[in-house]
Amino acid sequence: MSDAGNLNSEDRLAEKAQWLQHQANLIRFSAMTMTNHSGLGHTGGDLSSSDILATLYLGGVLRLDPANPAWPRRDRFIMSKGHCSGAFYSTLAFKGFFPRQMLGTFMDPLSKLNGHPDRNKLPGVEANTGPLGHGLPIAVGAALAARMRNESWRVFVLTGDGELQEGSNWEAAMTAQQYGLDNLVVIVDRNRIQQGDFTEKTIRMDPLAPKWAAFGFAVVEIDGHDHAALMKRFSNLPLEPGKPSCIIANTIKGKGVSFAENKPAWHHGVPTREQLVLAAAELGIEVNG
Ligand SMILES: Cc1ncc(C[n+]2csc(CCOP(=O)(O)OP(=O)(O)O)c2C)c(N)n1
Ligand SMILES: [Mg+2]
Repeated sequence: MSDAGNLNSEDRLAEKAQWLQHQANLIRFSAMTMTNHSGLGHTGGDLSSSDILATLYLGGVLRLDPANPAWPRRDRFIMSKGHCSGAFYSTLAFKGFFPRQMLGTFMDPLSKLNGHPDRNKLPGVEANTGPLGHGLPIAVGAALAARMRNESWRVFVLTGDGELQEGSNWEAAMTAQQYGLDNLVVIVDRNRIQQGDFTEKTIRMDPLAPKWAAFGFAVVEIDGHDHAALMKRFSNLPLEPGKPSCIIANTIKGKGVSFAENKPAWHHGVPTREQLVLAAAELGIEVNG
């Protein structure tokens, strides 16, 4: 083991990326366990977005204080793909917003962990999402509010790629451009699968980067499973002063669990107990069979 004091910044980043990879896998396994518990959930999109969520929250990108969730100067993160609540709730609990034991109540009667996140029930949830196409409009309003008050907090929003078929996103994008909201960061989980099928077989999204550019965003594409690349990119925002940022994170739906990878059926597939054991082995997580 090398002495942390002797590490150069690239070595430090590599070590952090390795740690984040393990955290992301813990989020994956937690989300799958929750889905197994409730018999409902969205495994594929939980797994594609876990690396992004781990980097944002556990990598320290977002300026937040879990002990003071209403801290006025916090960065706002909006989980527009609110159906992937298993990964989102797990991330919030790992960050310390609420006790991890609460994850075991996912979708139970009277649980605060509904299928879709509710800001009135859980600390750390900024917006009620789940109906697709609402997160970006809310995020644009929040970013505009920060701008009008001359405050420096930023707004991050994670959308699905199928979700971008909702026209409300593009209305919001035009507004973000109009106001030059460079405190807004849209991250697209580009896993190429929506509900039922591949996006390109349903309503084609390509060419996606030029679409965002045409709507006035500074755009980059990135490997959404590469923690070092994600850390570097998230640490250098906005992408361009005066423009909202769009980061297209190329991902694999079901990432990390071979039987779920790139399979439309795993959009809302529910793992059996046996499949959980297989997943744990692939994710490098020890369980008692
Ligand atoms: C307005 C609306 N219509 C339909 C649904 C049902 N629904 C839940 S997830 C989903 C597909 C989302 O696909 P995508 O945005 O690509 O998400 P991901 O692949 O990241 O899971 C649909 C149609 C919904 N939640 N909201
Ligand atoms: Mg998708």
